[in-house]
Amino acid sequence: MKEYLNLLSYILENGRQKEDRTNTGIISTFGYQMRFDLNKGFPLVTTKKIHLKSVIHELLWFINGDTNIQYLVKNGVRIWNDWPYQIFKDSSEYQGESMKEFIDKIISDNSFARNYGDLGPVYGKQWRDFNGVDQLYNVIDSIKNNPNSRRHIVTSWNPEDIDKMALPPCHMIYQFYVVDDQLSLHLYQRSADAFLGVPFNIASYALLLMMVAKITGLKAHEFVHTIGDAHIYLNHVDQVKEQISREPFELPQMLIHRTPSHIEDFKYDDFELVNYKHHPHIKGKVAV
Ligand code: DHF
Ligand code: TMP
Repeated sequence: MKEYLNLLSYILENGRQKEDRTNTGIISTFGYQMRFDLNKGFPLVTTKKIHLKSVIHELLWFINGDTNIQYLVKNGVRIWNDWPYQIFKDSSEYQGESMKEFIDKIISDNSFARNYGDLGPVYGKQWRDFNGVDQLYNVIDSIKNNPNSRRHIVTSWNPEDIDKMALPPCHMIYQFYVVDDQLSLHLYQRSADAFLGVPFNIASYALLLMMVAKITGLKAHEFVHTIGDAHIYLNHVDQVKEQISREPFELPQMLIHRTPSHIEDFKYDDFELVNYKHHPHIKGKVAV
């Protein structure tokens, strides 16, 4: 995973300090590309521990067209909690509930979850129902039946819906590519939190590529990751320097034990990560 450490070093060396929406401040560069050959192992960052369980559940949640955090929190995934909580705090129903009380209510009260757990028409909605179009179904169909097509595209950037989303999509468009029996995926991410978000994004799209390869009977080859605004938040700089000083381990392998007929039939237990050697976790605050 030198690729990832190179991104962090590149931003520190070439970035410009800027203000940002969250008032945290960032060091930012524009335009960066990484490539990960999945034959060399599963690209999970090893220079800090990554909570892969969150990555897998989030991806299954996207694939199932879900946009409500109730599924995530029921499965112990906290990564999307801050945004609905912020919306709840700004509402008239808010009576000083803590984050924990808010999440307990999302889990136990379905009608509360419907009102306050939804992020709006974000990734899952757009992948499966972009103005009525099931883009994920269509792209899998076109990979199978017209592999040479240059139109294997899924986009989450639905301009009509942006205003209704808790956060406009960051990983916003991806394309598949087939040559011989090899399948590749290229992601465009408009905005990337290099310390917190990017390790998740790399693992998530590498896993999506492996899943679509299974379903279409192809071999997963390369994940290409292109970023627009690649940034490090100012309150992550110390953590990033610590991480850059660490020596990466060999990559783990991801095993997928079952090939269902449909992409939405994958289950959490179908995935097994083996040989994940990693350095200790490094904490960082997420900018909301
Ligand atoms: N906003 C910002 N400012 N940065 C993000 O990376 C981000 N990512 C989002 C939504 N909004 C965002 C969705 N993905 C974490 C990781 C990914 C993610 C959101 C949050 C995160 O906090 N990771 C911590 C804790 C991991 C855990 O609880 O499982 C980490 O140390 O990796
Ligand atoms: P923005 O909408 O103002 O660009 O803020 C979104 C922030 O979240 C930005 O720092 C990028 C980060 N982010 C990721 O890096 N990866 C993700 O998957 C998501 C959802 C957000």
